[in-house]
Amino acid sequence: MSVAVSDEVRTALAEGRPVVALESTIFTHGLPRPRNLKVATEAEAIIRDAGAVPATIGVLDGVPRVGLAPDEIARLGEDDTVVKISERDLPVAVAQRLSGGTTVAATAVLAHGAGIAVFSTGGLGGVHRGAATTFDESADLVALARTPILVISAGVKSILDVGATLERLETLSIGVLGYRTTAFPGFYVRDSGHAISHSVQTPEEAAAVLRARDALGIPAAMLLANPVAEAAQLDVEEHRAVLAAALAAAEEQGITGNDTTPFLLDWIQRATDGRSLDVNVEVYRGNVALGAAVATALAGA
Ligand code: PSU
Ligand code: MN
Repeated sequence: MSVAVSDEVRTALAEGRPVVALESTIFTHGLPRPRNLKVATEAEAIIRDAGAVPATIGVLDGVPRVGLAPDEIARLGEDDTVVKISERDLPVAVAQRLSGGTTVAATAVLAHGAGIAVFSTGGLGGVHRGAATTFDESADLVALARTPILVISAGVKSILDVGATLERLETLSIGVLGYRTTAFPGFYVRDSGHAISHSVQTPEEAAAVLRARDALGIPAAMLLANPVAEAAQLDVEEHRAVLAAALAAAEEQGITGNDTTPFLLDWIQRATDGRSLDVNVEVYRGNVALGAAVATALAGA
């Protein structure tokens, strides 16, 4: 499979400069238009302003690209026919010349293959509620178990089964580091109610853990769990009530399978007058900024 790495990203990596990988499913399938492109463009700007190089990753006409150009990002973000590409979909996308947004799983694999060590995302996939009977668990977890990269996320969305996701991360030996916290973040809120064992206080401390992992030859990803800024989180009580109501509505309307996530996210967005979407964007900004700082700390070794 031929992967195209942009000249800018290739040169930065060769010179040991900081590079931060970004996924594309967030703007092909995760965020509504036209905000999706604004968010994707702003993420790259945040990384550049911090002195690092962004590498947005996606697939165009069957070519996996590491370091999409602005017009390529726009094409993916505006085209209705683009698909969602997880790791198992990559070979099909290449052979059949499809275009699409790459999930955390596919992005991590492509980023690591290109030599990128740090990857910022909004929401990591996880274990869905009801997975004990549906087996619905994101391929993100399994891909990260064998892809030694650092993923920065604000935990997983509360529509998932957060406790089960943490158990699976443990089983898969994916280290979880809280950034200045020992509470696993709840995406929309700073605390999911689940505790984690390890935390780091600075980007340099996160970089030190990564170096130790690599020196030990441990082949799994690590997750740097970065809570949304205090001022930006959803009101905790509102979050609890809206989530409960969304789950009850899905149950009552018989929503199942792949329809569940879009249904719940849409429900929560409407119930919060769009504020859940604002929080989603804030979460992403924070993770992108922290990614640039950790990549810089790593490059400064
Ligand atoms: N969570 C979000 N927004 C997203 C996703 C997850 O809050 O856009 C995307 C990410 O790309 C993630 C993917 O990797 O969904 C997981 O999908 P699945 O559960 O189908 O593996
Ligand atoms: Mn699934």
